[in-house]
Amino acid sequence: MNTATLEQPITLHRAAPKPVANSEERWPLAEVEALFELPFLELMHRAQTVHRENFPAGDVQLSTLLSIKTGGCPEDCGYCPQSVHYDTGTPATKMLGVDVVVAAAKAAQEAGATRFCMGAAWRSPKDRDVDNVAELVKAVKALGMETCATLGMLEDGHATQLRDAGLDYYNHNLDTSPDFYGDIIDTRVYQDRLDTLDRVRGAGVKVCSGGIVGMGETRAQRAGLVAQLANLEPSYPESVPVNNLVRVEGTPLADAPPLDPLEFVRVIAVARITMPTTRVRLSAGRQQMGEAVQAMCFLAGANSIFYGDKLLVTGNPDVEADRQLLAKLGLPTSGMLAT
Ligand code: SAM
Ligand code: DTB
Ligand code: SF4
Repeated sequence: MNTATLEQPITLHRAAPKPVANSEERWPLAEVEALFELPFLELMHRAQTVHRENFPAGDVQLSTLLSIKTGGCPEDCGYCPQSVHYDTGTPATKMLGVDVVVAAAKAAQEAGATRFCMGAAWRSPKDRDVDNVAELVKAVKALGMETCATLGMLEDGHATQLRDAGLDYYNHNLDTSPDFYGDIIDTRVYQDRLDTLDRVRGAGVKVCSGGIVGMGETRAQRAGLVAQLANLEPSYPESVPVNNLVRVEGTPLADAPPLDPLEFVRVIAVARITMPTTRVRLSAGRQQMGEAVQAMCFLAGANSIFYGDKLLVTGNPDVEADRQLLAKLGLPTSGMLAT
């Protein structure tokens, strides 16, 4: 037990995202590491306290994913079934048309999702790709859903074009800590990701950025990821997906040792404490997680899930199972709450 940490309690509640001067960090790495070292129940109590100060009890937001362009990606992200560098049996497809995407979005909306996230296996979209995605965004937005896209690195002008089409969120994950990043990806650098997030923010599109744990990183590196997100300028992301690695046959991380489930719960809790008003999304890996661990994640401050039978190419708990889980836990979804 880290008694030194207990004797000097860390400030519990931080106000909503606020700009900080360049030299000032909202959450120095040492403070984030100290949160990870807290006794489990103390950490859970702090996280739940911060959560209840910032959100209605039990509110869970539902996002549905659709892969609008699958496979054949030139990047070498070591976790990803869609990289052309690994033989994972994921065929490369062309981009889906508007009708197919709108039908999927309508079905998601009818099932209770409020946000529709379109993912493409690109390093970065070409101008023509952005034109096509803008059409999809417009059509999904017209249904009355929140829109999100994850298309890789964006160039100047892409984010504004997507914003003008009605894009609410752009997902681009930092994925891991800067010092572990090079062990996972060779084809682009951390700063590329930060630059894309700057362009997204600069265009006035809300930032969705998180990462993956369970890739063989150390606890200090998990803290490093959370610290990067929590200290983003001018503010932390509005939405933070926390993925537990889905180990895919054929990828370099297929045999990564599974993360202790309680350590995964700690990541959620630390994300909640350091980013009080963000949507912390319990993301990939739920199918392998079991109900009890998911319930602990909600208690630790997760208040969003990917909802739908599939993530991008791998499985997710089916809609009926999630409905039963949410009902069992008495968790209302955002769609059920008057906001
Ligand atoms: N190509 C775009 C990019 O990399 O930004 C968008 C799609 S990419 C699949 C979106 C995110 O999915 C990645 O950043 C990563 O965090 C997550 N992801 C991919 N494969 C995963 C896996 N096997 N387990 C957990 N998360 C994964
Ligand atoms: C995110 O952080 N996780 C989602 C979404 N953003 C795009 C993707 C998870 C992908 C899991 C592996 C797959 O199905 O490709
Ligand atoms: Fe490509 Fe994205 Fe997969 Fe990396 S995570 S290989 S960029 S699809």
